[in-house]
Amino acid sequence: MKKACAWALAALVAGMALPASAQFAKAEDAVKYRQGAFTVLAQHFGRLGAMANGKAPFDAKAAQENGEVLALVAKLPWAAFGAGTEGGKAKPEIWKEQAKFNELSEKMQAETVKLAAAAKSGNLDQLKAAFGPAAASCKNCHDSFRNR
Ligand code: ASC
Repeated sequence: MKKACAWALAALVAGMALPASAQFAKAEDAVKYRQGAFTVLAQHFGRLGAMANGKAPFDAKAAQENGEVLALVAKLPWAAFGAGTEGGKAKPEIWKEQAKFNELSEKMQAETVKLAAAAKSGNLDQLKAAFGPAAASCKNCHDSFRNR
């Protein structure tokens, strides 16, 4: 523990970001964290999808709120894919093809920001237009990096 603290302090002093895995006491905690984040993400994404696909009535206020939560939560899972946190539905390829994984995660975050902006517009057509590309950005990453 003392050693870890000294190391963390040294890293902070050096102006480095701590490796994401250092934020979690155990790999299992990182797996739970990212699964929790994706669970929350899927709920809010699903609520927007229901409106975009006409399965739920369009509610501008709810759309805005879901978009805000979505864009925030979309930032969270990635720090929980640090070295040594293999497990859950994550394919080992995540740790072998990190540039590709990062690119797809950034694409997804960018699409959720666009979706949140569309959800805030109060315009259902904008929500519909932004939903498809956002869903595709989820799927693209799942196809390469998530076990079924
Ligand atoms: C969802 C959800 C996903 C994505 C994906 C989009 O609502 O839980 O994983 O959308 O199915 O293709």
